[in-house]
Amino acid sequence: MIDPNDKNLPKVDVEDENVSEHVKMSRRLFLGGSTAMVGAVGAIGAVGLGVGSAVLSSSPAVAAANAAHTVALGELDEYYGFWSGGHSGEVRIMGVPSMREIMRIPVFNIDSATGYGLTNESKEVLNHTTHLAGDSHHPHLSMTDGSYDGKYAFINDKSNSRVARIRCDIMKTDKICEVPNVQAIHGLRVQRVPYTKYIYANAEFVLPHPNDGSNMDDTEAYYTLYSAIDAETMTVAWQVIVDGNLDNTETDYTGKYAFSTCYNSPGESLDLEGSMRNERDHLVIFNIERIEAAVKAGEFQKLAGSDVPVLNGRKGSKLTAYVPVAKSPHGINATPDGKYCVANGKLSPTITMLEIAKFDDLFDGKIEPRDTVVAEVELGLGPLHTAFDGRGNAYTTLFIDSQIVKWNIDEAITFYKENTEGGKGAYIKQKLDVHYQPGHNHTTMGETRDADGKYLITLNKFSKDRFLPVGPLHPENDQLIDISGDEMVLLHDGPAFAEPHDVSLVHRSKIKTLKVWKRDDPYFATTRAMAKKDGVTLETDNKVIRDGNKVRVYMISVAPAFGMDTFKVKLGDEVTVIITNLDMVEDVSHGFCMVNHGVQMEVSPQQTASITFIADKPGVQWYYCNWFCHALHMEMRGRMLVEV
Ligand code: RUQ
Ligand code: CUA
Repeated sequence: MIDPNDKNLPKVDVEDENVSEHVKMSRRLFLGGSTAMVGAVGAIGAVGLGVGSAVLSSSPAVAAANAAHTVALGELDEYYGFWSGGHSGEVRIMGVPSMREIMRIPVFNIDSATGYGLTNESKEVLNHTTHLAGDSHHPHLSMTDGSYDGKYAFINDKSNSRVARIRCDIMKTDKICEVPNVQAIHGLRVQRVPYTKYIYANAEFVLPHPNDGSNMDDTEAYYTLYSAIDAETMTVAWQVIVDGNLDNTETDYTGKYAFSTCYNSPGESLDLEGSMRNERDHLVIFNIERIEAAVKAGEFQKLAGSDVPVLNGRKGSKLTAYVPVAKSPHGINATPDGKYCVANGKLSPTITMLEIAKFDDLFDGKIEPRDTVVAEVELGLGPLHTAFDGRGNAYTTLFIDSQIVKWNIDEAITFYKENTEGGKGAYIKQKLDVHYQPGHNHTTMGETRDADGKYLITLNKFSKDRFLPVGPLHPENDQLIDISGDEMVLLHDGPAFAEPHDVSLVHRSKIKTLKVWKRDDPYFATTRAMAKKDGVTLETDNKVIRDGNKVRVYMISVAPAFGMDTFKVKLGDEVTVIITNLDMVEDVSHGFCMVNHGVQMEVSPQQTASITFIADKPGVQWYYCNWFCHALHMEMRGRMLVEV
């Protein structure tokens, strides 16, 4: 927290016309003079001008660190960053440390470049859902033995209660699971050990059950559920009823436990004040073995409208344990050595650290819930998420203080043991200003047992004065920090569009992508089956198949031409165009766009893609290739002749 009376802080004179408006109004200045807790719960507009550390210039140390981490032209990054796209609904792949955006993967959104949400193959992934919007939060990758196995990335959609899977070999979304019985899937993590059998998903909002309009006033009976999704089938394996609103979730390094932060621990409060009433909220621990045994033994119910086994995990259940932790806990993070997890108390200056090895005794009734707590660590205002370097240090984002605090785990435990009064101890190693209001942070390989402590990304919700102004809507600011030495050094500011909630940083050795599609890829299996029925060989044939008023147009493409430069249909036909790109050369992606029909898509080398539309305009309708593929790319086109 900035001390407003600190004489060393640069003074900003708000009357001085030479001081830019941006500096005067910076978020740091706002919060420097306001009471932070008020800021946390919404009164962020309270202006407390006067002092601050808004003037930030590059020091020689920063310049040197920057040079050491530059990725030279033509060189490749060491890490893949899987960025959530927030309410853009997508996932973005960034190179780290260069912070170059390399790819966007549409997940819950429509994407006109690739045709995701428009093609038949992607509509199958989307379950033909009517929701073409999403709010993606937490990208996490599948693991084997506690580290990434490069198979899948998963991400949740808070806005439509879904979880999606991305295949890392082709970097496309290949399955989406709609989670029943709940609203707003927020927290998401994967089982780490022995492998990712389950993806765990938190539903945030409490609901009456059945939610049929008959019982809306019975707020005491509202509850939410914790879901385990089978990572292969992407269907919900079981759900557990809990007390409170679920926020974030995390798993251990044995496969035995998963745990979730719960705010609003009374559970029945539907308003802001009520949900902040308790001095302590809780962490709910799920005993996976016991839950699986209960499912096997048939100790479950089913809720209206779904076949998923639903178990009772409310307070007093043998399937769960509730541990009181710091007020309104948000992020929950396990240390890479598997020993501890920390619950970040959003409305408390502390985080609560629990020893995971003690959970066995807790479930056996040998100890009390609070006996699992090994430290309450006071860090600063608004702790949200914590990341680790694998060398015994933790890095926590302080939302209100706009800082990353680096602290030593063992020293914090010792300090807590010896001084239960709390207070700031020597376990705090450094506080680094970030710009501004950090939410998630993530270290390279930091959520695996291979945490390597090289870089930390902090995803800051506000960028304010850091970039050229672009209107009332600002980008956010993703900052790159070098954590390899004793001191954290800020290396890079990266503007990001709404909203990178979270990121996973994966060493490049863990990811192997295909250069061209495999012809037998399951992504277009349904299309291949359709061609087979039509007696068409996708790799060779250019054919028009009529089936009543449905017309299927099969074409190959080889740069710079489609297999047909004209085909005929009748006005009102439902036309499906199926293109197979026979090019073998990496990077020669074609596209298909039917002008004035809202239809376009990507067809990469050796891929088959299809798209369906109504031929509702008579006469000549041009189609063209919309991915630049060849010197004669502009000439890659043809005519659909629509007869009346
Ligand atoms: S949450 S800023 Cu959606 Cu991950 Cu913490
Ligand atoms: Cu094919 Cu452009």
